[in-house]
Parts: sequence; C-alpha cells; structure tokens
Amino acid sequence: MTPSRARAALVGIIAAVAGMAAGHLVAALTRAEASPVLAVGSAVIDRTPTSVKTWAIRQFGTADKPVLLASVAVGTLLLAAAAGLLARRWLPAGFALLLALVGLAASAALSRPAAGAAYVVPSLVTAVVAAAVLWVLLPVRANALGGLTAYPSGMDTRRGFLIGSGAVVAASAGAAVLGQRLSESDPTRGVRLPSAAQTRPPLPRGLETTDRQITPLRTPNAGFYRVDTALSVPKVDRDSWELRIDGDVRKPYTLTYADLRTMPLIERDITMTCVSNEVGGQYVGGARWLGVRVADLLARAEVIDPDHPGRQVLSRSVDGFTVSTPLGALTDDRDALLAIGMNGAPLPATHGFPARLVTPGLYGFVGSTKWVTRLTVTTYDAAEAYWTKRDWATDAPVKPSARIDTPASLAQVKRGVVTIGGVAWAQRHGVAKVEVSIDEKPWQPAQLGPDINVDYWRQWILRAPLSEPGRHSIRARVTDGSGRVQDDTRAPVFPSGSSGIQEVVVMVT
Ligand SMILES: Nc1nc2c(c(=O)[nH]1)N[C@H]1C(S)=C(S)[C@@H](COP(=O)(O)O)O[C@H]1N2
Ligand SMILES: [Mo]
Repeated sequence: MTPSRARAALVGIIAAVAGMAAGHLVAALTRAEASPVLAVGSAVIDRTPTSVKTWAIRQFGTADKPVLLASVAVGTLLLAAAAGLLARRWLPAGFALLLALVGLAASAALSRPAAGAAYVVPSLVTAVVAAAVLWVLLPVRANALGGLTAYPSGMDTRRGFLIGSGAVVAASAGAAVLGQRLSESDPTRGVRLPSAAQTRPPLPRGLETTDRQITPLRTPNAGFYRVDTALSVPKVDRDSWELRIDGDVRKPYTLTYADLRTMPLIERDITMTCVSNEVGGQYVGGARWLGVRVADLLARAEVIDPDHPGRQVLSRSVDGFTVSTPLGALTDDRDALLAIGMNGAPLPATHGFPARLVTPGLYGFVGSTKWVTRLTVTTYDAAEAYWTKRDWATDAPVKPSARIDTPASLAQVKRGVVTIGGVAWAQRHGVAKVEVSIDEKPWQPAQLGPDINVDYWRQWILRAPLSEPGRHSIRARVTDGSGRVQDDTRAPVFPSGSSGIQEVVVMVT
C-alpha cells in the first residue's frame, strides 16, 4: 500500500529536520556558522535589501534574528513536505528536491567570508541523513518499470511508523540541543584581564540610586545591547587570532592577542550608540573599555600621507563584516580604542572577543568593529564598507538625544509630584543641559547626574507636579556642550540616525 499523502509530507519534514539537526551538530564541532540553517540565514541577511532590513529591525527589534531563522525554517519545511509528496509518486524527484535544498545550504555555507572546503561537511551530513530518513520512513521503492512499489517494511504499519519516526525525531532533538550547547561555548573562559597602565577611578554613584527606574550609569555586560549581522556569535580562538595593520603604511605588521595584552592599556568610559536606535530607543549603552589607543597602533605602522583627502581605515571582522572609519577619528585625542576588556571583564564573545574597535562619537557601524582582524589604511574611493554598500551614511556622528526612562509610555500615575528621568548623550561635546516640557509648556531644566566625560551619557531627573487628572505629555531634550539644542525635526534611522524629540504620554489618576 502506498503511504498516504499526509504521511509522505510528514516524512519529508522529518527527513529535513533530522538532516538539519545532524548538520547543526557537526557544524558545532567544527565551524558553527557552516550549519545549514545558519548559513542560509546569513546568506539571506547579506542579500536582504536595506529597506526590508530596516523594516525587520523596527518590527522585531533584537528578535529579528529568531524571526529570520524561523522564516527560513518554515520555508525549508514546506519544501521538504513537497519533497515527501513527490517521493510518494516518483522517488527520484523527491530525493532530487531534498538534495537541491541541501545544495542551496552548501553554497550558502561556501559563500561565508571565512569559508574553506570544510564548510560543505555539515551540508554533506545533512544530505546523507535526510536521504536515509526519507528512504527508511517512506516504504516505497521504484521498480524496474519506473513505477513505485510499496514494499513491506516495519514502516507500513501505523505502530512501526510511529516508533520509527518517533526515534528519528528524538535523535534529531538530541543532536540539535547538543549542537546548540557546543556552539554556545565561551571562548573567554580562563582569560584573565591584564591590568591597565592608566586606570580610572571607579564611577561615582549615579541617579539610579535615587530612582531605580533611571538607567544605571554603567550598563552591565549582560544587559548591553547587541547589534550585528552575525547569526552565530563568532567564537574566535585567542591563540590563533591576529590583527593585521596594513594598506597605505610604511611598516605593516601583525599583532597577536598575547602582544596586545603586554601593550600599555588604558581605560575609557564610552557610550556607544547604534544608528538603528529610534528616538527613545534602547540601542545605547555606557561601559568602561580597556584597550590600546588605535592612534598608537597606526603611528607604529607609519601612515603614508595621512592628510590625503578621503583617508579612511577599513576594518575587517572575522565574519567578513567591514567598517569605514575616518582616519582622523582614530588618530585625534578622543582615544579611539582597540578594546580587549569591557567593564572589568574580557570582552564577551557577543561584543567582539578577543578585540574590537570602540570609536567615541561615531555610531557603531562606522567605528566599533567587533571580532576585528584587520585595519587597512586606504581611501573612501578605494574601498567601501558593508553598510556603505547598502546605502547607509559613510561617516555618521552620533546625534545628541535625551531619553525618558520614567514614567513609561502610557503609564498610569497618581496625581501629585511625579519623578521624570532618564539618560541623555551628546558624544564629543558632552551633555550640558537636559530640559523637560510638560503639555507643551515652557522647557524647564532637569537636574543632571555625574559628569563622567564628554563621550559618556548623563543621567537626569526632574520632579514635577502633575495635579490635573487625565492625559499629559512629557518631552525631553538635550543641549550639548557647544550650546547646540537637540534637533526636533523627525528623521528615520536610515541613513544617518534618527532625530526628533521623544514624547511620553501618561494618564494621571
Ligand atoms: N563584526 C561586526 N562588528 C560590528 C557590527 C557587525 O554587524 N559586525 N555591528 C556594528 C554596529 S551596527 C554596532 S551599533 C555595534 C554594536 O556593538 P555591540 O553589539 O557590542 O553593542 O557594533 C558594530 N560592530
Ligand atoms: Mo549599529
């Protein structure tokens, strides 16, 4: 008896799941990013038009990656079900569709920037496992005349099929979980952070001690926002990692992690902001970074003709991601860092272990390359970075902005004195003033928290009476150290960062 359509489709899906789980496990043992699902996902990310990417980041926030992976998985499973249905009528066609799917994954894996021949191995495993499962669970065989014969096997009884497919599903779940565990290994384990040649005093008490709703002065590593194009966090081996400094320099050279650790390290408190941060958004954080001055690294290489128009440093990451930073921003007195430490710990894998750039005053995509492996001195004419190719701004200073942390949007508050507070940043010039306007009334100054440095955010707080029950609007704006007031014209995040003034509406009861 030929298996039913539903069963054939189900077998197609189980075959694909089993194959992907096996491939994921094998990838975890070698290179996580070569996993068929992750490879296809990454290929999709790199090829997605900017408008769709911006839309996805806005719709799904940091969940954009799970959503993408889920879409890839659903698409794959639909095609796998089709392969099962095809196999029921014409076995070779079913196998062909399944193998075509795996072929796609293999070519996606091979298109990863760091790919070598080994990147096809997980896909090969996927192909073998998926084909084997299809063969075993779908008891039809092509006969000599090209037709199909149902053949007697343990799988043509209901009980046999349930046991067989159940076993495959359980094994796949085990492989997937094990693979995930392995790929979550922590490359920073056992690393002790060297001490700084030049330390900073501990941060003073921030306003979060006055009101817990206000963002802490320092963002803990576990709570620091993460934005990157990498689907699986690159796990870089510190012993084989190298940083190459080359391009238009007289003395190109290479540094190891051990070299970096023995260089004079400095500490800097820097607030990093993502260009994708909406007004009032969460893609911003303040941390104490430990690293060497990029200016010193470049000086040692002896940059040729530093004043050449359009001088930039193209930094490259292990995952192929690239960033263009104006040479001046890396060599002036702002102390752009090649950082190896974050808040007293080795740089976490998610934030660029073993080393990343941190450039004060510029959005992350123009100065803060994670998992950095190469700094090439060149010009804007000669080389284009990842996001520049996708039409984002070439050079993008952070736009000053004030964020209201409390009260929350649409919060119900009791009438009386209300605490309004948050953080504001105006990198390179510093936060000189934060003002609040309630119900469009005149701006009134808020009290400011400790001033760490011009590149660090400042907390602010204002206690204001809200005595009329009903709907009230609260707005906040920052003025930077040069006297420039926050731009109130609304701009979307694309192409050079959002602007406008945040407004929070509360209901007073
Ligand atoms: N290798 C790599 N580095 C990267 C990115 C990336 O996608 N890949 N994203 C950049 C962007 S857009 C930002 S805002 C910062 C974010 O750094 P974080 O994830 O440590 O907060 O990293 C930058 N460095
Ligand atoms: Mo960003």
